[in-house]
Amino acid sequence: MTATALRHDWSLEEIRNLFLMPFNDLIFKAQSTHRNYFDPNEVQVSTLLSIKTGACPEDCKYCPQSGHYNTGLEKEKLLEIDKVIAEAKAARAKGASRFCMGAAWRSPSKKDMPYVVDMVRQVKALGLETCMTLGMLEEHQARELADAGLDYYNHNLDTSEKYYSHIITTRTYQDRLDTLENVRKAGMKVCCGGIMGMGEDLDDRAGLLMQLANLPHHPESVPVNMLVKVAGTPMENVADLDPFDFIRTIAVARIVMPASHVRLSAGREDMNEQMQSLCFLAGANSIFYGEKLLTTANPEADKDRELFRRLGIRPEQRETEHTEDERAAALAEAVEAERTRHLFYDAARQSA
Ligand code: SAM
Ligand code: DTB
Ligand code: SF4
Repeated sequence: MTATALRHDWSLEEIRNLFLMPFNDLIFKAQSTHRNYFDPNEVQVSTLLSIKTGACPEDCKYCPQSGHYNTGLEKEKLLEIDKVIAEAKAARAKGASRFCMGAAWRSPSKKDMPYVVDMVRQVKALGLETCMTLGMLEEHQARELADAGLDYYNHNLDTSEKYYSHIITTRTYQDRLDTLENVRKAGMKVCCGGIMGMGEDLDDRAGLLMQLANLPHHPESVPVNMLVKVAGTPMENVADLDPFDFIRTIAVARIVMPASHVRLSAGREDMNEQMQSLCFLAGANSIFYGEKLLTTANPEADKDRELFRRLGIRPEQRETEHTEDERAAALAEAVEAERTRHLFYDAARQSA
């Protein structure tokens, strides 16, 4: 089977079987797929800013910002636009191509909408790609944000449908899928992924990737977060995930959504450089850059610059905008190239 086609009909068994491949075979397949769509030495760089911190009404068990848990986080009101613009300028100066703004909301209120719409306009005017994550959106809210020029909307499914109720009870999986549909309908690009290491099993990781890959359009951006265990959340003592299982998740995401940017997202502070480089080899091609995610630590910018230098990685300038049809056309060529590579690979295995 050629794994590079943009498919939307993955079965759980097929994805489970990818996870169960020998590690070297899986990484080889993921890296081969990656090279059909992307420059293997380019990584997209986004910077994240929390525009409204803490006291969230939702009960996401992983989240330091949920008002249901006492994590000692100082809550803040919606940031003033001038502050946001100053941060966006600083991110641009450090080389970020996208500025992502996150709010600890269940969904944006009617009162807050004009502020965030204005924020999008002003950040966009700086020449940055814009992304927001504000919780659930109704159709008209998605349209307003799209009209203001918002490029991406981040809304994660977080885990499989089967494991979801163990993680969040204040909104349903279907609520999340509805928001993703509203974002798509409004013409924005979708950023959607999940968190690994929340006590889920292999089928939950496979189930999440199946949901994402079987959406009518693959999310353009797929953040794969490693749980950041925050004291005070119900997940603070959950068992560590085997790092190889995390890398496998990146590899399988790359194979089932070959044309999407796969983001090595939260959790890099707890990964050594060798692990991060294996994630890049497995097909991760986006990171958050800057010493803070929303409320928790991320590696220092200097450290990331040095890692890029040592690995010969360049920050991607700006994501090229291709429709699925254009990507499918590029695929015809790529599939043939991979078929040849697989013939060679299979022959080499048989003669070994
Ligand atoms: N409130 C909005 C929402 O949940 O859609 C937007 C902000 S929320 C913090 C964005 C995402 O951050 C979550 O969907 C989750 O995947 C990720 N996240 C939150 N806490 C995390 C943690 N401790 N470790 C890893 N990822 C986390
Ligand atoms: C995503 O998937 N990860 C980012 C972004 N989307 C908004 C957030 C990670 C948050 C990690 C915990 C924190 O810093 O509060
Ligand atoms: Fe609120 Fe988002 Fe955190 Fe859930 S993940 S508690 S919705 S800020």
